[in-house]
Amino acid sequence: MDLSEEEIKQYLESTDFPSLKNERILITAKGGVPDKLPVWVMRQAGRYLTEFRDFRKQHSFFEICRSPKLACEVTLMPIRRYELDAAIIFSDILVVPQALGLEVVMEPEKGPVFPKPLTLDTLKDLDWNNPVEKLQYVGQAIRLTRHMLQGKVPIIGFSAAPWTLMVYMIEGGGTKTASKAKKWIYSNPQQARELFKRLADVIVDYLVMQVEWGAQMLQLFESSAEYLTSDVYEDFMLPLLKQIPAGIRAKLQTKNIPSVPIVFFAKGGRHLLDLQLQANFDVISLDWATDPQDVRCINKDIVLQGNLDPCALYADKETLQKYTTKMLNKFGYKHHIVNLGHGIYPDVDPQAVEWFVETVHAFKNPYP
Ligand code: 1CP
Repeated sequence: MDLSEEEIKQYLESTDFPSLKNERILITAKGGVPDKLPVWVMRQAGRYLTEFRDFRKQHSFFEICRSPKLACEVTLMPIRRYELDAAIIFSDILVVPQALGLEVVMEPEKGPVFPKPLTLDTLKDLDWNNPVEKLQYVGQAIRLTRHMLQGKVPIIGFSAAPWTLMVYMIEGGGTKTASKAKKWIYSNPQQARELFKRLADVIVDYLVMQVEWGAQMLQLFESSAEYLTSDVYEDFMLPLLKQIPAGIRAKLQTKNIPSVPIVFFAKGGRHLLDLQLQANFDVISLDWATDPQDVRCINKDIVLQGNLDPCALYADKETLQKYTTKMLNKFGYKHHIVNLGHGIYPDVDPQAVEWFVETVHAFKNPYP
């Protein structure tokens, strides 16, 4: 992509977006029936792509995130390779803690690490002074990418949910138990509640900002759902979880911006299905351990996303097709956005994604 600084500036100022040629995912998210099932892949612009690994040799992770031009280039990588039905902006959930003043470094192999994780003593040092202003680069990347997609597919914006952000901030990186973050909830509930509330407010403004710049769908990641009991989740998170989609929709309305579908993905959230459904998201994304019937028996009309086991992409073509088709049949075509049940692994053969997408698009509506 050869764009001059002047051209980028012009694109960033323009909301005259190319018209959308593939609306499958938006039609499905709004409850309609598309011509073919829409499919995208969590972490589709990631390390399993050779072109991404080459790109990362020249640019650091957060350098890519902060440059609309670089983030756009990476976002388009999987779109150039595959017939995916959506792009997701290249960024990370941890740009939000960065905007609150916490340092995050991306360590090769290990992933994100906070050199100084949040403690009760440093809680007061978080910088709540307009963090969304510091994240405008994400919005700019979305706008530039929406122009560069030329209407091929919609662009998805995202954030993590409050609990998942808190886990990373307190644990300082990935965790097996989240016990430090859970300790706050049980032993310092007031501080935990206060932090959740402030994070939820930032998340609403952050996601509204992404739509203002051009995001056509949003996904809220609750990647650490497995660690909380349903009682604690209901007590601490449910009110906020309701507030997030409601807050986004209300703010968009006051700004006269049409609403966009909002997806909620709780990894390890099978024990929280009732609560997830109460929060009034447009789409509930299921991890690979959750059966669509478990949700459909509570709400038969909810739009679902998911949920092939990401490890199925290690299989040969025939086996992958078999498991993909089994999964598609379980969802039953109606109200289904196809995805993996979690992010794609870095050592997957890129060829497998092509087989997965082909199989989904070849799947015929059994109830036309
Ligand atoms: O293509 C896409 O899907 C868009 C880009 C994207 C998204 C949506 C990245 C790029 N990260 C994310 C979200 C994200 N980041 C989540 C939520 C989804 C999930 O549950 O997986 C989480 C938990 C993170 C945190 C994170 N960032 C991890 C996991 C660490 C752990 O042990 O829990 C890792 C490894 C990263 C780094 C990262 N983010 C994205 C990429 C491509 C990478 C690889 C880093 C590299 O290039 O070195």
